Amino acid sequence: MSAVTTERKGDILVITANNPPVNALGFDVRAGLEAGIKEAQGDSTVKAVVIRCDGRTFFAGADITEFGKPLQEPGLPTVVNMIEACEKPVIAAVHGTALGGGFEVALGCHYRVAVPSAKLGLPEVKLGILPGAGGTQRLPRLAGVEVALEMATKGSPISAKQAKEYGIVDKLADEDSLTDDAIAFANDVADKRPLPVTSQMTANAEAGVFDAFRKANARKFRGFEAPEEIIQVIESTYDKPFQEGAERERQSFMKLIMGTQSAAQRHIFFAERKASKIDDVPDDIQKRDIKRVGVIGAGTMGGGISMNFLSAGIPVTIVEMSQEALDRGTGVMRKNYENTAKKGRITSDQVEKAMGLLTPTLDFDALGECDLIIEAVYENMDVKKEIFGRLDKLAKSGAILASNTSYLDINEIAASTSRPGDVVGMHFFSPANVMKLLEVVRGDKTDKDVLATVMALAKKIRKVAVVAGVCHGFIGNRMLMPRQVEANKLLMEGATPSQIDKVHVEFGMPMGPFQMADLAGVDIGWHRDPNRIEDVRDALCAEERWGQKKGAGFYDYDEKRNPSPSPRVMEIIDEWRAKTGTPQHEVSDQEIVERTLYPMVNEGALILEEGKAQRASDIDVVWIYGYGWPVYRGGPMFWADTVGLKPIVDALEKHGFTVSKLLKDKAEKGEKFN
Ligand code: TC6
Repeated sequence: MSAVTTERKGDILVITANNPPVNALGFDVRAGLEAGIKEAQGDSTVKAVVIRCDGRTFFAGADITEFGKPLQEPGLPTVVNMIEACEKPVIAAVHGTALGGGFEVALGCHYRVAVPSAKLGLPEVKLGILPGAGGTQRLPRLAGVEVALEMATKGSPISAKQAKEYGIVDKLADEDSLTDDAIAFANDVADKRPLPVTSQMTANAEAGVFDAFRKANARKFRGFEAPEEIIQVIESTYDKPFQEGAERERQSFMKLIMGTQSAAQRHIFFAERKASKIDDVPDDIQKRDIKRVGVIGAGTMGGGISMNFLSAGIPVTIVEMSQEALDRGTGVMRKNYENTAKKGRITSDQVEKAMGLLTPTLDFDALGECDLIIEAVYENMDVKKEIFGRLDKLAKSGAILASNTSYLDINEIAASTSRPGDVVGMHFFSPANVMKLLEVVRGDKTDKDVLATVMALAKKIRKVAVVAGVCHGFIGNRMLMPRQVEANKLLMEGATPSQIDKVHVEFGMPMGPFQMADLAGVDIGWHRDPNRIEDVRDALCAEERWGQKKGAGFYDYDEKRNPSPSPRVMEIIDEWRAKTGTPQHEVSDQEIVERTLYPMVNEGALILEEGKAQRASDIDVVWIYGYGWPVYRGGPMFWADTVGLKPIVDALEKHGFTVSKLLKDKAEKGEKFN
């Protein structure tokens, strides 16, 4: 069946696209739209046109798989211009998501009718590009410069109702009768002239709006090329003739799409989707039914984990050892929900609904009715084994038994039960109700349907799940270790915490290794003996410099937790430099990159070599969603490709690292990871 068909409904020509799964605007669709408009133009009995889509959504954008390939005419700008130039009114009938090029098609139409559940947006910025089919020109004219700046630089879609308020949507249709409503609308406006042609409207901007917008969003846009390019395009063209603006838009589009940032962001778009696929587990495998989740531990992790399920409408039984801990934990959860409600992101009804699905209890046996039980107690193998032994006796048959451990051996935990096939790791990242990453740790004996169930559930609770094999620290934390070790060595050799952190922040990370240590707690994993001082960290801990929570760590903090370099920490570092006789040298920023970031690539290569990650792109997804690696660098493995594997291997060898065989082989053959 062809991607676009036409059908007459009285005086109206209905053009219908059908290009599953998301009606991306690939060549066939564009050509079909062009033919449809020509048909309407050439037939004097057609009074108006409706453009609609079959399936779950209106056009979700350009076909991203075509990017980077030679363009087959008609390009999208041509098609949108042609729609707008049609002498008969063209009405977009929008359901699902009208995104990117799909939204631009709608903007090219003379009118837009949408169902209330529809979403409209310009997510191109999330792919490192800008709307390239007139979006930067038509949206400011239709909805104003401020709305256009907000939508085009942030990429978040808006609801149809909001779009109606902005004047983007002309009419809200009934959820069940969009096509009929759009046809009725088309009949109503069939003879109305002049046609509302968006590109001919005028856009106005208040003085200073662009700079104020830049200033308000400076933090959010840090490091990204596309948002500033979008601001510049709108700023320099909103009051110019459409054609001039469209040309400027095209130049910027071409510049961005050829750039590394866009390649990185498109890589992550597909990597995220690929991550949910497990090579040896068929998509259609029968999954287990998860009606109730049990969580052991109501601390920060357990509470955060529970909130994910509650927010998705799945009841949770949460178990603690004491009433006090249970009350504290549930209190924190409620407070978190209430804070979100205060910010207007959820309603107070939703707070009550979520909390109403929670059953707090001290009775461990209550877990017997749960279909998935997640243990979130502190990191101690003996404690975990004891808990899984108990779960083995009381959990119902077929229940999935998961551990939230961030380092420990899932196989050993599984061996403490008589049902290792049901055991899996579910490693959430803190704060667990916010961070998008979930590492799903596959034990040697984990059943395939258990994995498939957990991956599907992850999507339901809006996490991005990546499968990791059993090894110390799995994918993410394992790669963090060489970074920390080298950062500590660099301190001893002459660098300062601020210099090392600055290099990481300038690279695009949310914080550097020492800022991270201060946030997480310098005392995590410390032996707690103030008299046993074997390195800088022990010395800091002995002085209760445990990080932000104590107002002092590698940095000093004021009451608002603003850091400043600490003279005392430099004294301690100097003491240890002298005590260990470490030779000093001037550490350059490049050396910090080579010694803290290249070893992460090396560790990633080892993880692949050992089969602990399925694919390099999964490692990239872990670092983007779990640790804030800058998405415009595409994750550590993609970044390594852009640096070149050969220079990385050379630098690692120069600094005395043992280089992974896989990394070396690839470098020698001139291959890439992605
Ligand atoms: C643009 O428009 C630029 C215009 C300038 C022109 C000059 N192309 O996400 P899902 C695939 S830029 C190709 O799992 P959902 C996806 O890979 C574009 N393929 O579904 C997946 O394939 P798989 C601006 C696409 O229901 C399948 O469809 N638009 C595209 O959770 C299902 O996807 C965007 O950035 C595409 N555009 O979410 C929107 N989109 O099954 C990007 C999806 O083989 N898309 N696929 O793995 C989305 O945000 C979401 O897909 C969604 C549906 C909200 C539309």
